[in-house]
Amino acid sequence: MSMNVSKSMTLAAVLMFVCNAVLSAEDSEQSPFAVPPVDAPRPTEHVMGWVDSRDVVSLNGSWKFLVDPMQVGTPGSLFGGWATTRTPEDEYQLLEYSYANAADIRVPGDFNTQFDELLYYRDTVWYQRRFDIDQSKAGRYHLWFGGANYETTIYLNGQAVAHQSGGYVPFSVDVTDHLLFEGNDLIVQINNRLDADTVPTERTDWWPYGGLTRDVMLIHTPEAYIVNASVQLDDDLSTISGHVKTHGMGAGHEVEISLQEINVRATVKTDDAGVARFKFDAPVNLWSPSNPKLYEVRITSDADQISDRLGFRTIAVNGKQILLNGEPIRFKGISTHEEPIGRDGVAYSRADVDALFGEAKELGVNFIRAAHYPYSRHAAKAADEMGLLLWEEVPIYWNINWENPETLRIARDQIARLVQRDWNRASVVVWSVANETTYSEPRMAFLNRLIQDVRKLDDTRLVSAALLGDTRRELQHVVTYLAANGLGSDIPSENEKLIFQQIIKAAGENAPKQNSYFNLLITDPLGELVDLVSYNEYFGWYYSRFIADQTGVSEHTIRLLMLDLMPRVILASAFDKPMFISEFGAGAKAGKRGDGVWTEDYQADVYRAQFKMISNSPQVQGMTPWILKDFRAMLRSLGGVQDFRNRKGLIDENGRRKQAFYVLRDFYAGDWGHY
Ligand code: GCB
Repeated sequence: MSMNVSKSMTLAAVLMFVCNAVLSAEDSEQSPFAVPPVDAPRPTEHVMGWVDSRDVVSLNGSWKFLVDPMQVGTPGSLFGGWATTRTPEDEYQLLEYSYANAADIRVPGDFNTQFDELLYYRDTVWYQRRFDIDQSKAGRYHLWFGGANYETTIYLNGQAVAHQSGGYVPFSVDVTDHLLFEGNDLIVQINNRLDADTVPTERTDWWPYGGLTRDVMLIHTPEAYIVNASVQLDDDLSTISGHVKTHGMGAGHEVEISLQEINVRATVKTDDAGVARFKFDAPVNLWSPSNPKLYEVRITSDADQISDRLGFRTIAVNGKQILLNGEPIRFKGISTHEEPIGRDGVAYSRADVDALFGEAKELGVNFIRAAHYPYSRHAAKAADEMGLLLWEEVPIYWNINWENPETLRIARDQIARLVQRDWNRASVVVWSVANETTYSEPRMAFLNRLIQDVRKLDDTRLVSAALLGDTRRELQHVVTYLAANGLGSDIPSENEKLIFQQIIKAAGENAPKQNSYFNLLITDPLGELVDLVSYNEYFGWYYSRFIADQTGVSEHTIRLLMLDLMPRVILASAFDKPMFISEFGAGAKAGKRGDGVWTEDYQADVYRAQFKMISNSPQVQGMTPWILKDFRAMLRSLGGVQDFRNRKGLIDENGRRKQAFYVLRDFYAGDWGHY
């Protein structure tokens, strides 16, 4: 019997091979070596929320793992078929893969840092595990992934059940009709290669950690169930409103929302779309960084029940001010990446986030910029409990292909999933749609679309994007100020002063006076579309190098003059909105002291000069210096200093604090912070 099977398979393969070889002469797409695309449905568009209160089986733990740099395992490819777990029937059956003999890998977690040889790997891998289900339960089963990076196909018992492009955000698929009671064969194919059309593109200043980076669960629900619910505090600070999205309930179904602690409940009915809208009085104690009060909120229907611990607050802008619960607030923040302290790889657990955000709190911050992509769901939950305001972001970073409709689709999917996951987190006050994108009409249209999507899903939070200034124009102006100041200073050499004289002469009547103030105005038209005008600037770090290259004056001179000039720079925007410095920073190798770049001392000097600049700039209502911790980055290769890490952290990868950590802590403890 087994001989027959293997014979007929061999025959089929040979036939296929011959057939493809003939076709390939005319049509290269039919090459026997082509990797055919897999046809699988997209995950459900409505994100399943409140997952931690549901009936779940964790599929975290040890999985089997295969590396497939040539993508030969893809079903339909000549060598393919890794989408099912097979073992040879006898010694004659040729199978060129084996999950039984594969490596073990921990889920959640990236694969790059679990195997030394995969640190720089960017291609296909396969994960496999088996699981059983409880036979006694009727209802629906959903496979839920907290995030998988980047392109993911899920195979269950040999069927491709879902395909998701884009990492970092949750997705789920109803697999009830594909399940067996015992020995379900779950295989996940993931490719973390990025290109010009992906979100982000291939070039980022962070590690593109691949794999099943987040929790995986099997969620059981009743046949008719609650999908998600949004619960927000209204501007009057005493009314709660929102909606509950259900599946399979139809119209007229009763849903109850309750906050037992204050004895408040409301019963509403679903409409034709299975959505129940509510609005009720709720005398809540407001959530804020100094009072991170959370309430147990319960939503029940006759069939289903979900619950979560939620805080209630409002966030708004009024002219150039930011208002939390109607009161002015400054965002005293720090930027982070999603990497744990003292361990390599992605931060995936609540404990990782607690340690990272705990260290941020030591700085005296009330705000965190979770750059540059959605973190695990644990992050916003931790922030809720710790009293930290949060900026959440999608990886629309640098050079996105604005004109590709598929790129836009992925970006819209990312932000919609992020918003639907975290729209009940009091900590989350800013949705950021982009980082450092340069002006063009297609960029404006793309980001406008995202901003409209966000506002439609959640109009209770601020929208922002980290902008770039008009760097070329700004630097030209800065050069004239440096020249004017340089002429009156003993820092430059006589030759350098001659260069400065020429610069001043060329500027003519526009030449600034010595010691005058320099106004830097952000005019990017995207500022019109956002609530918070955020700006990344690198005074004291990159700009000096560019100016030195441009003028022929030594970088040493420019750096010293720049630190002198910064206290006389005023940052502002052309919009009547609050401004936020979403990045500034300088690189330093922990422990390196003395003069010059890469020292802790120079980094601390840049911070001090930045604080003078920011204190002079009344429109600036918050900041998140770049960055809490040194992080892995393929762009950063300098041996002995960077070693493939961006060194702008206030602590190094093991948690060692640099001088600038204390400089920032003191600043936040001072007048600016006590606004
Ligand atoms: C930036 C980017 C950030 C980089 C940082 C740097 O402007 O937004 O992703 O890591 O600069 O260190 O250059």
